[in-house]
Amino acid sequence: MSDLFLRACFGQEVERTPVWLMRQAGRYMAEYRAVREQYDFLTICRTPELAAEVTLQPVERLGVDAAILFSDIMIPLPAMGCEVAFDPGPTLALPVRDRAGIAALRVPDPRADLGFVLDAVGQLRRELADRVPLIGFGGAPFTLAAYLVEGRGSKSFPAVRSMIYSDPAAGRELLARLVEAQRAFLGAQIEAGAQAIQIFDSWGGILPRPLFEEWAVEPAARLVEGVGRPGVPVIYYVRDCAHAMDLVAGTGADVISVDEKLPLGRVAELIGPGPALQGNLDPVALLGGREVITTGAEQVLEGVPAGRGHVFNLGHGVLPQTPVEDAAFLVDEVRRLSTAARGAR
Ligand code: 1CP
Repeated sequence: MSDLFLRACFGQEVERTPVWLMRQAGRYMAEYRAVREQYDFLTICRTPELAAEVTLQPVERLGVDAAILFSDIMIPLPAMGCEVAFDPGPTLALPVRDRAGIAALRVPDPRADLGFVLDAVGQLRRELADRVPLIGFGGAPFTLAAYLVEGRGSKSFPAVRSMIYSDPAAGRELLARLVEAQRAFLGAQIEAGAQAIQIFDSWGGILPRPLFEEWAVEPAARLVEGVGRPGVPVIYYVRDCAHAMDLVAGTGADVISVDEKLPLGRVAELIGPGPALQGNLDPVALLGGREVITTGAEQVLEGVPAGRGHVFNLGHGVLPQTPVEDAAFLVDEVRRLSTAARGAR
């Protein structure tokens, strides 16, 4: 089987750099839009056949080295007692604002409450037949808390940040529940067949450095510890985290996935030896045409220190206006450039 991606996650020798793209399934693809015309987003996520179909679209169209389950970090929240609507971003009917709301949160039983996710994973493993590994995923405790308390997307999530100051004990209880719920859910994804797990901490970087360590890294470390299985890499994704990059290795993740703000050479210096790196082409570069894409891919690849595990990706998700043929061109370019670089060594 093609285990290039898994080997790179563990920093092992690879013949070229594996590549996949965050949000590689989505509205920039005509195949996805065709399914979306018939079904709403939640129906796709909750129907294993549809989730599997959409997951495979970028594997066929782009030739990426890993598949990522089509789902959303908000999918377990209704099973915890919080209904979520997508418009297209998530909105919660009843945000969790106080101790009573936190106490009412259930820790789901993954098989009973989220079986559709596990069934999609099982179906995908059969359909992929070891062509490429399948990545399962979930939200990091802090990022899920940010949405739960705010009730919707935000640039700075003031509600959860004020809870940290005004009632830290409540905040700790909320994070403890999320760690417990996500340990069970991500562990069940692995048991169902997920070969790697990505934990999205998209919003941890809004915290000042000391708070980031306590409220993002520390709960994520407890999650990583509970999810870790031999041979199944855990990837921790952070954004806007230059002020605290040296702390992210404290999660114990096998791979740190970073946004486009810092070159990977600088990221490696800040993190120190250890985890492999994933990233970090600016998603907007995919709108700049082929020369921009080639130059951008070269810069990312050349910035990785020799011998460091690297998985090529974007710094954040594929934008909806991305030309699909240029996303496919990027995947081909990473393959060509990284094969040539290894030959030259
Ligand atoms: O109408 C539609 O088609 C829904 C749009 C959409 C899609 C395609 C949403 C709503 N989520 C998704 C899929 C999704 N979300 C994947 C699919 C797998 C892939 O191909 O990569 C993944 C991994 C996610 C993860 C996710 N959801 C994150 C973490 C990564 C990131 O983008 O920072 C976050 C923060 C979310 C929340 C969310 N769900 C949807 C949107 C538009 C958002 C973010 C915007 C907001 O905060 O309002």
